[in-house]
Amino acid sequence: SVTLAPGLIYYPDYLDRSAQEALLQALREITREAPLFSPTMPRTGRPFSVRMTNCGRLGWVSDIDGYRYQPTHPETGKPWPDMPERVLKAWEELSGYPHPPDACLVNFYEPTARMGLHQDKDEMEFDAPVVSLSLGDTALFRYGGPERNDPTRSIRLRSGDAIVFGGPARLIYHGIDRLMTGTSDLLPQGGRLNLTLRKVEKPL
Ligand code: MD3
Ligand code: FE
Repeated sequence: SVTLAPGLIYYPDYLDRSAQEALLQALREITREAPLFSPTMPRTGRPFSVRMTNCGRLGWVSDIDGYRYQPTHPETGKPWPDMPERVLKAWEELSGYPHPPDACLVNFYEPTARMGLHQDKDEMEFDAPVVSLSLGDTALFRYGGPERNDPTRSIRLRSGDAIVFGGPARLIYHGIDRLMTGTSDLLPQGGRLNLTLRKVEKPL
């Protein structure tokens, strides 16, 4: 692993090819139960270019009313599917946090999708890190510091990479500038999947 900044640890090739294929198959089952939806921006209702779904007890959603975590899919009203065992194992290996995650947000990027610079602060437990797993095409990932104006650096996140943001890195600004199309043959149609594992609520 490589420490990129205090609290920011990068694990290149964390998942081997067979683990990536198994996780992709698990995600296909998850999107059958909980289809990808297009979240919209609070107030404006403008859609994100990234489509999303979730697994685990809670899922992140965004609509005209705001951002929040909720126990059901915004379109089907059904509970989110369970997290795959491999995802729970990744949290145990990488998070250093003594409780299981509440939420796993699944982001799907088509070749032109991007995600603007933002902080993740809809959770109530900032003592837990966020663990990210990437599948499919390489993404140009940008991260800065805790203030929007802090200088930024970029790294490429490749299929199978994991990256952990904890401690002083938990509230940094970050985003996805673009995909590098044709860099992976894991997804037959191209694109990228990113899973973020999160502890949302304070443990009892
Ligand atoms: C740094 N996802 O879902 S993963 C997100 O690739 C999100 O889909 C991006 O930003 C993606 O909120 C980036 C890396 C990541 C995830 C969560 C973080 C970096 C983070 C939370 C805090 C700080
Ligand atoms: Fe984020």
